[in-house]
Amino acid sequence: MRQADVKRDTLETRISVRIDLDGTGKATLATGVPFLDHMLDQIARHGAIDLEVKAEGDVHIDDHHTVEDVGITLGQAFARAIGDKKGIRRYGHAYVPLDEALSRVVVDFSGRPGLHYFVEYTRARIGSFDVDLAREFFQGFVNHAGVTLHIDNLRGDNAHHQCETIFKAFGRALRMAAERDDRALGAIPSTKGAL
Ligand SMILES: [Mn+2]
Repeated sequence: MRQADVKRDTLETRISVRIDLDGTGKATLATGVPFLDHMLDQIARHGAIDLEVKAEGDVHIDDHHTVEDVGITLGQAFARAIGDKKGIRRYGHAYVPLDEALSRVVVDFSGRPGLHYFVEYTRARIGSFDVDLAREFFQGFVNHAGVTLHIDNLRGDNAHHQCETIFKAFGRALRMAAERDDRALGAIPSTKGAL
């Protein structure tokens, strides 16, 4: 069962994440940051991942701690659920458009945290959501999931579209990389024999 249940409490946030990598895209989300819920919903739906995320954060200050810490906790849950990575594809990629916007996301379950993030938003905010926080989310995820992640927004005029294509492509790429490869016969997909 590729599932995990992680709770993370700090003085700034209390977060719980439940994940099932072999789900159907069901999501129950209550982070206190509505735009983040909308983006997590994209990961679940397009990743075919069942996801429950609850967060109580210090959003009276701003959304920063909550968004970053949800990324961290999701990364921890992902690392636990994926386990020893035997028999998975390891690499995943996706291009996703939304009208004028187009993004590419490439992931490697390498065991080495690395984020390469190239997104120039056309606006500083999406509603009340600070677009800088998308990067904080992915940095938190990468650090704790132990993945290499390349994110490129190739074009886009609308910041909501730019951000949404990133999260959708991220979900699709995760799905591909986490999928079982029938021809791998349960082997770890590395000539080193470990990831
Ligand atoms: Mn949207």
